Amino acid sequence: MTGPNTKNTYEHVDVLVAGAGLAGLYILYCLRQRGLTALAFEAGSGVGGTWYWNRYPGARVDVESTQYSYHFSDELAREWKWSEKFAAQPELLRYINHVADRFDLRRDVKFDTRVTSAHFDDAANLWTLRTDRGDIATARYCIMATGSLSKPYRPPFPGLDDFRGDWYHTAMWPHEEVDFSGKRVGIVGTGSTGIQAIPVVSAQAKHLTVFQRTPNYTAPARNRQLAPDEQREFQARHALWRVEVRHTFAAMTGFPLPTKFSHEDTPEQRRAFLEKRWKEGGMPQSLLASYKGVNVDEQANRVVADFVRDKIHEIVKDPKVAALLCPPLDLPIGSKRPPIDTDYYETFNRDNVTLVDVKHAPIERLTADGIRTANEHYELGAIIFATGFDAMTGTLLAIDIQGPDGYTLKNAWADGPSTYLGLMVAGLPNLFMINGPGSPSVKANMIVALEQHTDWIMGVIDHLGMTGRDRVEASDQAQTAWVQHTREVAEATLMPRADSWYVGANIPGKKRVFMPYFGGFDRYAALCEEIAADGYRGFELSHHGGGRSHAAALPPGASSA
Ligand code: N01
Repeated sequence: MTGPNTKNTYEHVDVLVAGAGLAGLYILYCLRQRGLTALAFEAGSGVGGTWYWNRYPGARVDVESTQYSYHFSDELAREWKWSEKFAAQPELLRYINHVADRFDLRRDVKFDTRVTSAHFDDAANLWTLRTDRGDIATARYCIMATGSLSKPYRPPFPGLDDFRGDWYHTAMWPHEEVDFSGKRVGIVGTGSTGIQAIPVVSAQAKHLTVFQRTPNYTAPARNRQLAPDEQREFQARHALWRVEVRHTFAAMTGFPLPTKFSHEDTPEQRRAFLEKRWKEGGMPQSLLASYKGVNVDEQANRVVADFVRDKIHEIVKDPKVAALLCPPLDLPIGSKRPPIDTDYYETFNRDNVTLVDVKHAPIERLTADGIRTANEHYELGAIIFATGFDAMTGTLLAIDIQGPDGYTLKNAWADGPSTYLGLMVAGLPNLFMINGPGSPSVKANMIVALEQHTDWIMGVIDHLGMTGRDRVEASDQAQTAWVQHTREVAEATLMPRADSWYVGANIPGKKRVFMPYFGGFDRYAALCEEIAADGYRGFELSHHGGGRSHAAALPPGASSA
């Protein structure tokens, strides 16, 4: 193999991987176990993906750390000790680096290198990847482990170049510490990211102005140090847990499932019950799982949403600010990705925090010294954009992906993403996605989901090898049926109602499609297994032969590895 980061290299491996985040590393591990050669290209200078890029103040995971861990290795689970219930970004990144070192995975990764195109050579039956550093690599199979939330979005407010202060996007945070002491800081966005950053930045900045477009529901995380006996218990149960978790809706365990409808309780009982859940902390595992039907029934949803609105009024002292923080009645709780927080609503009681409504008076432009909205100018020395991502499809569509006969991913997704099981796209053979649209992905514990996807992909690659075949492709019919099923499942819930990134509403012009599969991780994983056992129903498996297509792929002057 060629050395790292040399220009114009050519390599041929069994499997090419885009991304060395949590998914890319597990894929490399699995391929190594099989004796297959692999090469991953990673845009960052280190491993970690999401946790490499998102270094903003307050960044931490909102799935319990013990569950937001790899599960493929009992030894790894025994070795690693999480310090907090919800680990912060530096600890998560240390963990991912530990995994990369522990399993010697870095040697198959080329860092600081972004994949720009992936073209399939039909005759050679090979994918060719090209990168922004001039690399060319070919392989029979290609796996896109590019992340669901990896293309940051910053609204194109005019005047950014005029702004004389510093500005940041939370997903492209500097590696060195940013000191906001003594500064007037503005933050745009109150999604999960803004909600984590706002309390931390407000504690440091001279003044923090929060520009809020849509108020969000959030619940206390109740983060805390993990006790040694909790660690030990999880480690002792790890092997069992790994199996249990595959039979759960969100690939998480350890929280009680709802047993009754809210109308079965009196108002006093409801209040006491929801109060108990609020004290315990958490949102998907707590408030949203308090009563049956919260995700599907307006009335059931309203009970929980009203409870949070009451809490906001109870916590926030200024009634006008509290009213502004209350999500509108037509926004179901849970229909935007539910955040959890540490002292979010309490932060608005601080003297140095101002909440600005940019729904009714939108941001018009940045100026030399701040932000101008439709009715006021706010003087700022620094601006933080916590404005999210072009989720689930943005990163993939930024790569020029081309299958046989010039058929591109852009063609395939012109009317929104279509996939079979979120794993493959019809017309693009031997190209797999991890946590693609149409899979549980962001509606599940992402690590369990990426392990399940990777295991399934390894299964089909093994199967092809064992049966003397070398090509797999999703059929059009299976894809159409899956897309329809995914849509029907979502439409039976309140999920598509919100203008969320789940439906692409945050990106101007993006086709509105509810992208994740919301039928449950358990049901999805069982279906994937059943499809495999049924001879990969809905996939076409064939033999094409072909070779390395070495000469064809090699550009003038490029050197072979
Ligand atoms: O992004 P978002 P995020 N003018 O899209 C606002 C994951 N995550 O980075 O709601 C003014 O949710 C926008 O307003 P509105 C998690 O899956 C995980 O916060 O569209 N405001 C919204 O308030 C999460 O869901 C973790 O009206 C504008 C905000 O920007 C996902 O990442 C932690 C605007 C964007 O919110 C994305 O979260 C953090 C404009 N022109 C994130 N444009 C953990 O697991 C946008 N906004 C810990």
